[in-house]
Amino acid sequence: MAYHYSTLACHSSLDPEQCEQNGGSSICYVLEANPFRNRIVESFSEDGLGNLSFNDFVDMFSVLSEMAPRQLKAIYTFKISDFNTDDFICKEDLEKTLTKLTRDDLIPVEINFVSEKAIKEADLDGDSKLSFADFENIISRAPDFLRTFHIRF
Ligand SMILES: [Ca+2]
Ligand SMILES: [Ca+2]
Repeated sequence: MAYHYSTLACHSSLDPEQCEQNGGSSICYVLEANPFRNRIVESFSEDGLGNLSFNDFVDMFSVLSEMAPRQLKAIYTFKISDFNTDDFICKEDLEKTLTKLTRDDLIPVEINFVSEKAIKEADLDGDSKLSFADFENIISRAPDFLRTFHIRF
């Protein structure tokens, strides 16, 4: 699956002045408070290992900014949730995502139940895992979903 990231990135303007004002410190703060910190950095690094080049960092900043287009945020939320990077969100991916999201507020049985239910409801093509199209289906039904990622979307 192609993310067409470069096409989308063209639509999100990264204002250099604003960048300077907010500085690296604000993005570091956002990341520090974020349970998905490692996944976010991994998702944006070209080598997938978390090593950010300058360009990766600029990409990350533009997606994390409040001005980023919804579609771009959705793509990266999908990518961040896809822990085993097979371009699908399976039940295990969702369980990991929920565990991080809820910061251990839910017991494993509850996580399991919620993941199963979410996949059942959003899985439009019935392959028991979520493609990006299925994932967008979740987001369109729950507009706050992106916000709950605490990525200050
Ligand atoms: Ca996956
Ligand atoms: Ca599916």
